[in-house]
Formats: sequence, C-alpha cells, structure tokens
Amino acid sequence: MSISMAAVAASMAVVTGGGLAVGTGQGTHAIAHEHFVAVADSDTYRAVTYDTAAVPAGSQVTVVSHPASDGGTRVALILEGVQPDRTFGAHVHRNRCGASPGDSGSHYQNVPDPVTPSTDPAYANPDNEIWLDLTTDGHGDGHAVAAVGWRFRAGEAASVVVHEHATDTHPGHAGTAGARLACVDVPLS
Ligand SMILES: [Cu+2]
Repeated sequence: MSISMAAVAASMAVVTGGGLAVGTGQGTHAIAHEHFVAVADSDTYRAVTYDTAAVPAGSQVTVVSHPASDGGTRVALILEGVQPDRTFGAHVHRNRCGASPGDSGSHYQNVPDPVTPSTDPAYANPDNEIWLDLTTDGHGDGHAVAAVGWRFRAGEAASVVVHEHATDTHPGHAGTAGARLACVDVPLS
C-alpha cells in the first residue's frame, strides 16, 4: 500500500510543486511530497531538516491524508533516504514548519488537553493525536499509517514533525519523542 500511495503522491506533487489540499465535502485530502532542505539553506521552511545526520538534506518525505468513509481520517508518512535502521517518532503538529524546531507548535489533539504541555496519556495518545512512528530499513526507508475516528478541525493541523526517538506513552512523558529532527508542511486542514 505504501508504494502505491508514494507513487500517487509523487505524481500529484509534480503537478502542484508543493502540498496539495482538496476539499470534497467529505473532508480534506492532503498530499505533500518534498525533499528535505537543511534549515540554513531553506527560504520557505516547507520541508526542513534540523539534524542532517539523522535526516540528510535531499532525503524525501511523503505525507498523504484522506478522510475515511466511516468519518475518520487516515494519514500515511513515508521517509526515504534518512538514517538507516533507526526508529523515529513522528506526529501531526498544529503549526507550519519554521527556522526554529519549535515553530511547528504542539501536537494536534482531537480533544485538546486543558494542561500544556500535554503529557497526560488521557490526551497524549495515538487515538487523540496522529502518531506516525516508524523504523527505517537498511536503505533509510520507512513508513507508517495512522487511523483515527475523527477529522481535523479547519486550520489547526499544518505539519508533520520527525523526532529523535519513539513516542513515549508514560504519564508525564506521554507524546514526547525527543528532539525535533525535521518538519514538513502538509495542508491537513
Ligand atoms: Cu511531535
């Protein structure tokens, strides 16, 4: 499945040259297919790497999001050419990428945690957020798919961030995954 999604995303991105969002009345379909650029060399911060050892400049990222017929949402993340044989955390964040790793803001949550930062497993969990942790193969390729039972609120989900390690689930640390290594803008909502 990931191969066909990547092929579709790649062909559409050639046409659009960036993130593509299509509203259908059934929710928003969104696709981004980008090569990461070192933050110092980026002017748009559309797909930036803050750690070129883990996520080299020129490595590729593809994100596809689509509304499921059951009222939920599915999001797929594909990384190609990043550090081999490594587990990365990854999530949907609220803001667009920027020069600073923190610019992408906090995680998108279906039911927002009244406490910030959100590290309560009742809110920071893969049913209330989009978690896309993955482990790369020997070529540095990996993919993940998240399925949740809700749709993004308009204008509140804007990027996917790749993190240092797998996402923690313990109280007080839930949702954290270490440093932000890279970020890609995706017009998710
Ligand atoms: Cu994150």
